[in-house]
Amino acid sequence: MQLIGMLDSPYVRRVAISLQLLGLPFEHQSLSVFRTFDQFRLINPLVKAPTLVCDDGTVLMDSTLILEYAQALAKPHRSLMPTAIPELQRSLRIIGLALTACEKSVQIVYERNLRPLEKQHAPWLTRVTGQLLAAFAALETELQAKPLALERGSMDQAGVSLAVAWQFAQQMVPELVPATNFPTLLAFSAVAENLPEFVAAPHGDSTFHDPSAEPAAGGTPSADPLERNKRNAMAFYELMFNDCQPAQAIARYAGARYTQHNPHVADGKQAFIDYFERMARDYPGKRVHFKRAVAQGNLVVLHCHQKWPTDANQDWAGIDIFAFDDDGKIVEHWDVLQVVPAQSAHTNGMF
Ligand SMILES: N[C@@H](CCC(=O)N[C@@H](CS)C(=O)NCC(=O)O)C(=O)O
Repeated sequence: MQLIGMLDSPYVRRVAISLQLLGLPFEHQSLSVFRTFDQFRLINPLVKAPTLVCDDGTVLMDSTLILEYAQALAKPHRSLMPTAIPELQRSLRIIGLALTACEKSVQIVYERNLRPLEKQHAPWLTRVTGQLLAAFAALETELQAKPLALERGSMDQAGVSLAVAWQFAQQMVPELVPATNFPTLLAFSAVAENLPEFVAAPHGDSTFHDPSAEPAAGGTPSADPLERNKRNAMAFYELMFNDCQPAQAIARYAGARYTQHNPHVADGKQAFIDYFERMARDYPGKRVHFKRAVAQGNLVVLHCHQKWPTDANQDWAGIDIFAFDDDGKIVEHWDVLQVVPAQSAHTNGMF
């Protein structure tokens, strides 16, 4: 089956993560409901993300309905929904709160991005922001009262929906939802986002990358520290560079220290955060694309194509090397960078 839609949609993302947790293989097409409207319309004339094209060609939409179908396919082997009534009731409440948080975040993003500034309706934004904060306040209370399962293998639909809703709000409307006001949600998200199924479907415009498609020699991907370190290096880079969240990236992926060898960035964690917050302000739209990831010992080497659309030199080829501690946290960084020249002595490209 094929999942259509971008992972910057919390609805697409909850489906992508859930399908993995349910053990259902799928292909992903990262089509935008806006930028690739016409292409999307050829698959689903309603242009709703997520869309699921089933193996027999039937087109489903709406994340909750798609997940109901997925649950039925996975039965009786796996399920993300409890069967006992009290647990089911709690899960449904948390999912409802999380989906409302998604809906309110999306409404704010649409109001801000799609409606001309002079037509934006402040009372509507105030109302929706209040609803958004009420949803996260209720989720914080729920989790403080009773934690949700977080370990790999026990994460359920309530956990997936909550973590996805939180991440979406933190990416899209962070100034409206101050993370420090919701410490339990923040802590939950930090662990959830590090699970392989979340890392394989990161918020943003990348395409879901099936980690099980490239098993590490001699071991399962999840059990292998080399694979874990590669995933963490890319997730760290993606979060700090593409998603412009260096503080979150350091909080989530750095170890006790962050020793820097790039001569333009001062040593340590705070200097890194300061530098990349400045880069985020000065170079909107910058993105990194990973071409290769190689791991050996405690090191990961990423071969990267950096794009800086507002810089005189827009394309850079880079090699980043990260050193990891035993827990899979980054403790040291080296890099070499080269502008991709306009002329080349061959036609192979730099990647
Ligand atoms: N309730 C739906 C909401 C899906 C939704 O609104 N998706 C957005 C993308 S985040 C979309 O398709 N927007 C385009 C549109 O509604 O025209 C679900 O759970 O899937």
